[in-house]
Amino acid sequence: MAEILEKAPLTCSGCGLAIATRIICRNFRKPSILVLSTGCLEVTTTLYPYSYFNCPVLHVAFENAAAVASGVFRALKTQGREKEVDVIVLAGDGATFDIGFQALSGMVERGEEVCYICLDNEAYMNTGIQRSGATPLFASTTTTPTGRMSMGKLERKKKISLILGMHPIAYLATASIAYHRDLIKKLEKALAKKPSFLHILTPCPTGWRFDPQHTVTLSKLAVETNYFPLFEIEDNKLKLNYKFEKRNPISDFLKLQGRFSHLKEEEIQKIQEMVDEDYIQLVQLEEAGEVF
Ligand SMILES: Cc1ncc(C[n+]2csc(CCOP(=O)(O)OP(=O)(O)O)c2C)c(N)n1
Ligand SMILES: [Mg+2]
Repeated sequence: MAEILEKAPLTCSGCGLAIATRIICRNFRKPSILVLSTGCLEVTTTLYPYSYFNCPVLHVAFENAAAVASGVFRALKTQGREKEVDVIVLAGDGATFDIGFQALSGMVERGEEVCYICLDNEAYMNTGIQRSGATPLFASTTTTPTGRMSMGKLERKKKISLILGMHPIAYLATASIAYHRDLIKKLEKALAKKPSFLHILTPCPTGWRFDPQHTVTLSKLAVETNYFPLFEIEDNKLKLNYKFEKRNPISDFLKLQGRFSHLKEEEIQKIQEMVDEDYIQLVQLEEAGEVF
């Protein structure tokens, strides 16, 4: 069921978030109600007369998409219509990792049957590339600028999917626009088993400073370097979907992006170690059999 009008959203060229949204909306399975937190997606899809969606859309504040979606689900339930309609949140990383996290945690903990999709471009892009809890170590942003005294962001990216995996969630997955079939399969599961969380990495040419032709290449490299491994948590078990006998070096992913162009061998090595450690943690969680 396609819930989009045949128009392009007003995003920058090569916008990963626009590609993800197109794939998602083309694969809705029932009438759907969308809840959008403010961010790049909302400002580029709702400007009259260039509306992008063909279904009811609620534009809410930055922080409360999960709370509003919970209310929409409860209202449908009161009417006995909760199985007829999917309630879906589309939100940025700032809205998800930071300002809306409290509402999202509560939504999952209460078991509200909502599918929450995070389109992660790793910064507050809509307001001018400020760092968020999703911005990776050493990335240059307007609030973590680089210079003689600064290497960019000094903190690591929050492990949002593992944090939510420690909640009583029915289905959770990481997904990539470069792994199109995998993304659609995961979306189907996320719509069937709720509360659910889908975490999609959406490269941003403007904020990451790369040539717009590389959006899908970077999405693919993120997975193949283990920077953004694809996994699912279902029935309290974690499963890695793709395991590479030999992962690509992280420099393949970093070197295409201006936000990392200040890095020297030492910092690249540090990121490589971090990526390898994080991957081992996922393998261990998979082997452990139970996530929490
Ligand atoms: C309470 C509040 N603080 C700040 C803002 C300003 N604001 C609007 S969108 C946005 C950034 C959104 O970032 P993200 O959720 O990552 O989405 P993106 O634009 O990157 O897709 C900010 C800071 C706001 N609308 N409300
Ligand atoms: Mg963002």
